[in-house]
Amino acid sequence: MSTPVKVAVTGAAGQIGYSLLFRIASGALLGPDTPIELRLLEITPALKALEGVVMELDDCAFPTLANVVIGDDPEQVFDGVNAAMLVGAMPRKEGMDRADLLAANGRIFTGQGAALGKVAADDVKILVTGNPANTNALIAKSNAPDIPAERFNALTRLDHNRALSMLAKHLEVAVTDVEGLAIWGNHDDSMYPDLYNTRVNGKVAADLVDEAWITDTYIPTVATRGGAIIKARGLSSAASAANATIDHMRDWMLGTDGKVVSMSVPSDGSYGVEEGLISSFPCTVADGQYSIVQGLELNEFSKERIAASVARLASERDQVRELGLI
Ligand code: NAX
Repeated sequence: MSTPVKVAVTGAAGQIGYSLLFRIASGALLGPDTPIELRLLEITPALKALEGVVMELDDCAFPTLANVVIGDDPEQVFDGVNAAMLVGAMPRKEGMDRADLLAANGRIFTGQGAALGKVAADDVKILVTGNPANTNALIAKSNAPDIPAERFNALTRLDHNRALSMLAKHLEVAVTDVEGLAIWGNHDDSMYPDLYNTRVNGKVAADLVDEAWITDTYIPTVATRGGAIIKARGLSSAASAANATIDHMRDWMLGTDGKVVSMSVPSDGSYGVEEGLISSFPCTVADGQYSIVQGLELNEFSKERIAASVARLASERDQVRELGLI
């Protein structure tokens, strides 16, 4: 077998980690012929629990899992990593407002960004899942000036998968009948799934549904799906978030074969999204490089929704700038 690809996961003892690690180790990320070395970062009090997870990884005897390294020091854990999934973040606690959350998480992502800049492999790709994902990715990027900006992405693939599945169910078609669907903007309740550039068996999706269904049911249901899962399960989405994290990183590393997916990437100014903000766009990937799909026509409704979501990103960016995190 070839040299193992080093994949870092932070927050590895958390609930997303518990779904994510086993799938990566079993080959769901890079296939059955690519050996993986997992490099797992946790805070010191969670290392004991992480040791238990590693025992379980051992007990799976995955043929593709070449090695596991764990630790609480980002510089040691990120040494030579080719892919980094930054999942660990501080959850919002009672009495914390958004600014407190941005500040608490900001400290995590300044440190991890700087550590990646020092020790990661030259080809490293970094995907932030921990919330607020887009702004955490912006903080990490700003603290790693030697890593090219386009190597920092944030996760909106879970919103994408939710939007895809919900549309397919509503129209009673297979998810594979849907093409071109994408989420725009921030990973929060302002995210916008554009059905006007989505095709279902060749037809424009927005023409197949009521306009009122799009605004009053579809968009709000996709946007509040995370809350609905917490209400039903008593815990936030974990397996679906792990699955989306793998979908994004796999597509980024192996390509999408022309298929459009949603990726939060640093804006190059496309579609009027302020340059540098990490915003969700329709993207394709070839040869390990993503491209924002160009030339889409956006109607007034889409433009307004995208602008509103991008305004949230700009406001978060301004807050972390004020806090001196970027
Ligand atoms: P958990 O609280 O179960 O796990 C988080 C883990 O991160 C904990 O084990 C904690 O010890 C660890 N951690 C905290 N600070 C760390 C640091 N500085 N370095 C390394 N590890 C650290 O949360 P979980 O349910 O796994 O969710 C993780 C993150 O994903 C949260 O921020 C959550 O909000 C976010 N999500 C993002 C989604 C997305 O689509 N972008 C959807 C799912 C999820 O809500």
